Amino acid sequence: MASSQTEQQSLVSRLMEMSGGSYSPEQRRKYFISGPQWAGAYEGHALFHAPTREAIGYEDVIRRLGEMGVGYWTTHDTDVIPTDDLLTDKQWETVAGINKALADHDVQCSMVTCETFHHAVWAGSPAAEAPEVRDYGKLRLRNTVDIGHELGAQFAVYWPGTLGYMVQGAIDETDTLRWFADGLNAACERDIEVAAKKGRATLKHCLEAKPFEPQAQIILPTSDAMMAFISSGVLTHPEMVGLNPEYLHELMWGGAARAVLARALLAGKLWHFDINDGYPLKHDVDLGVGLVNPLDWLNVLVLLRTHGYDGPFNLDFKPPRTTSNFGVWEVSFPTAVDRFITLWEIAGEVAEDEVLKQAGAALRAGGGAANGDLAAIVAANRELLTLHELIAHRLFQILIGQNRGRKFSV
Ligand code: 3MF
Ligand code: MG
Ligand code: MG
Repeated sequence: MASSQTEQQSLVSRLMEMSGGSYSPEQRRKYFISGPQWAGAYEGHALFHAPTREAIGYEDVIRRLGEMGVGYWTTHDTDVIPTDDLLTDKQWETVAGINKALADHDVQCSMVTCETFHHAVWAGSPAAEAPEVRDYGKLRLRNTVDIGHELGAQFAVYWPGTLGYMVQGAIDETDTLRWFADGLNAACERDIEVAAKKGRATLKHCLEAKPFEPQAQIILPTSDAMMAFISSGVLTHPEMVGLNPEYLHELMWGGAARAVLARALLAGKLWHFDINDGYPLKHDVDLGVGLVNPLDWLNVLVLLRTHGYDGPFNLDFKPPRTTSNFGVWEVSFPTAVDRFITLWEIAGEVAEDEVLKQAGAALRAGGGAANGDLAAIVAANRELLTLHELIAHRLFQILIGQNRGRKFSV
């Protein structure tokens, strides 16, 4: 017999309850986890997909986040303000409404971002040849900084979206890069003014790369390309500009997310982090963190814990189209948050694990004096290097709880 929607919802809730392992809102609030407006309100639409969910506004997203214990919220300007209302008095009415919703639900806005990819005006990229497009882009970027300060944000993120092309030869990439820098410079300069006026710190401006989509060729496709851009001399305030790597965006080009993050850490530019999951060399599926690559995720978090990363973990995922509006808040968000927390805590166990400590120390000590003799150096380290594989096995054991005595009968 067909079940009613209410019965289906209680089945989902009952099975969630049976799954256990969830944290309380108070526990979740201890982490710097942010929930994007665009993730909570995502209706399941895409190029080949009609929406499967109802639209919801910022009031509901902020309320839901606050109730579940996600203490931070992030947004594009156009997620909450229609493009035509931007740069008019109407936008400030919305901003006041957002501030009220944030205060009502004890949520803070940690990051704002300017949409420079969806609207027709960006068809030729936010750094298009036409000066009027670029001037409009600067207005929008500066306005996003204003909105960010008004909402109390600490970060501004820039995913340049259409900064690239479908067909080659029409644009000069060096012009595009300079023009893109002009936009960022305008945002940083505005930030310095507004921060001084409001007695606030300037924002941290974080660049986010994606290797493909929505253009055939992307001019700044990876976090490493973004870092080269930051230090290329075209930014007036390179010290104000860092990175927002997205885990999946680096996996998409076949990169090792952990190595990408390590390079950003070395440069002091790892400021913000979009967390999600997916597959190498596929499109941007934005699955919930840890659903595909939990062991890789554990390793990523070990690196971040080791190096004291204290920036936000932004849940930039898309609840699947097969999940209902009810399911987004009953299943998608709480399970993503709780997998992240669990992986973070397991990463803490990794740091304390005696097997890993001893193996790491032995490898770092090396096999001992070999008087510069090549064959002797090789021989001195031969047995030690087996520890690499043992370490990987131990990480797997810790991931599944065998370090805590979890046993399987055979
Ligand atoms: C696209 C993204 C974006 C950025 C966002 C922040 C819609 O693949 O990841 O999310 O994270 O624009 O600037
Ligand atoms: Mg992202
Ligand atoms: Mg993505």
